[in-house]
Amino acid sequence: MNQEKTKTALISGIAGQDGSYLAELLLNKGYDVHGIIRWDSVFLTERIDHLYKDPHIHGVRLHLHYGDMTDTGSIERLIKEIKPDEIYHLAAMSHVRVSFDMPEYTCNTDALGTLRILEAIKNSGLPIKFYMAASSEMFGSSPPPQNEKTPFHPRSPYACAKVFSYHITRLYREAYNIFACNGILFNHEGTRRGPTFVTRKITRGVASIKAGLDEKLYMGNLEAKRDWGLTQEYVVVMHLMLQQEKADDYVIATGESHSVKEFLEKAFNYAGLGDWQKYVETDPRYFRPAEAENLVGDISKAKEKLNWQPKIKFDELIKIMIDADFRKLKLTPPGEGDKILKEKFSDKWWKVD
Ligand code: F7E
Repeated sequence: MNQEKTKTALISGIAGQDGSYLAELLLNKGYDVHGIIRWDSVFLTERIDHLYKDPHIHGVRLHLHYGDMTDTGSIERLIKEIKPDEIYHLAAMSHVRVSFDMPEYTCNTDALGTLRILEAIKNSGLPIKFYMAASSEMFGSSPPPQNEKTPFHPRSPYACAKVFSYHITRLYREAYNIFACNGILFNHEGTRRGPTFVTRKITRGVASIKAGLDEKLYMGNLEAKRDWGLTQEYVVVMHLMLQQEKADDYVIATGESHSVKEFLEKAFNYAGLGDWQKYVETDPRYFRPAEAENLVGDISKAKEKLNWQPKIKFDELIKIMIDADFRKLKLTPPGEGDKILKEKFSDKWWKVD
């Protein structure tokens, strides 16, 4: 019998929103999955706890390792020991507003971290495929819609670091023939999204107000427009990029752009709270020194070459997220979001939170 070799993947940032879903997807596909986690005195692994098994049990396929994108030695050692077939580089200080407060740390982690991994791949001499989590933030103030040919005009230290990572990935592909891809993902959200990113901040806030635990929600720039999709659909395409014949870069998005204000309006309405303006106030601390005002992706290339397009758009995403945050506070959710998940993803491979 011609049995295919089990593939091994290494995920940096496995404990993050994207890393946790990607780990679930790859385990489901039969991969051995190794993940790099940052040390802290408390466990930061809440999103992957349901996947974790005692390493002493025979046949365990998820393995966690301490490491850090600022620590070259740990990166080199892990790649040498694990010899992965594929590396998904998702680790980053990913909060755009925070990157203005910690620009040097952000660039060390998000820009040089990528270089450290690529050097380790090159020096290993192994045919490792590499996925780099680039970002729509790289487009910054370039007019929408943005695609693979749109010039970058980054508007934050985070975005500048991602532009470096994008180019160094492309360079290692061209110079050293490494199978290296940039996934230029637009905002992707869901029930595991960190609570300080705008969508989750709103859906948690709405649930909290509904439960009578809070009265107000303090926000920043309500005019900014983003292209918001569902994370589970986006990690599928990360894997897909590495299964192509040729390494390439792709914009991944929904093709719809909506303002933060529209998100607030829909979220408060769906939760049955009525006019959002009764509950929302602005606070200067959430504004950024420079902003990417309008990001919306043109996914023609991904549609054509990867045969990929998302099923979930703006309205559905809000319903899915609100239903989950209602459940977390023991409120009965309106239920449309749960229905959408059931209908559109009968082959669900992830745990519903
Ligand atoms: O902000 C505005 C804010 O922090 C979205 C990261 O995953 O996606 C994310 O970056 C918009 C911005 O995400 C608040 O000014 C208003 O215009 O949810 P966000 P982001 O900056 O777009 C990209 C693709 C990444 O790569 C990043 O890693 O919402 N906004 N009021 C606010 N944003 C926050 N966080 N909090 C507010 O109160």
